[in-house]
Amino acid sequence: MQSRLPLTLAALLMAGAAHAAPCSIDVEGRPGKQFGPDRIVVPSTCKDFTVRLIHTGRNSKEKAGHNWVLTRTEDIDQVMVDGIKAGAEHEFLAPGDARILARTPMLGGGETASVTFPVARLRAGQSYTYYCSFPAHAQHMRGTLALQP
Ligand SMILES: [Cu+2]
Repeated sequence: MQSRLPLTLAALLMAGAAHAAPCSIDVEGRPGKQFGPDRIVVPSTCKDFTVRLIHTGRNSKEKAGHNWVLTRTEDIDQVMVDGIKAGAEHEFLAPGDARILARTPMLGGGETASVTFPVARLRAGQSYTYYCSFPAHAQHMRGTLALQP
C-alpha cells in the first residue's frame, strides 16, 4: 500500500495534466509597450491554438494600438521593415505577407480580439517571435513562442 500510493498519485496527476493542456491563451497588451506573457509554449497535442489579445490600456488604436503578430524569429526584422512601408491603413503589415503566420487586428484600449491558427503551421525546434506592429512598439513589445517538443 505504502509503495503503491505514489504511483497512483502520479498516474492521476499525469491524467490531469493531459486533460489540462490548454489550446488557447490570453495575452495582454499592456501600457508601457509590454506583452504579458512574453513566452508561449504551444502544446503539440493541440490541433488549433487560439491567442486572445486584450488591450489593457486606454489609448486609441491610432495613438497606441496593439496587435499580436507571429513570425519565425529570423523573419521578424524584414516583416517589420515591409510593414512600416505598408503604413497605417494596413496596420503596419504588408498585405499578403506569407511570413506572417498569424495575427490579430490592431486594437485600441479596452478592445479584445482572437486569432486561431493550425498547430501544424509550427515546427518543433523552430524559434518564433510575436510582436506588435505599431511603430516603435516592437522593440519592447515582443515575446517568443515555441512548439512543445
Ligand atoms: Cu503596441
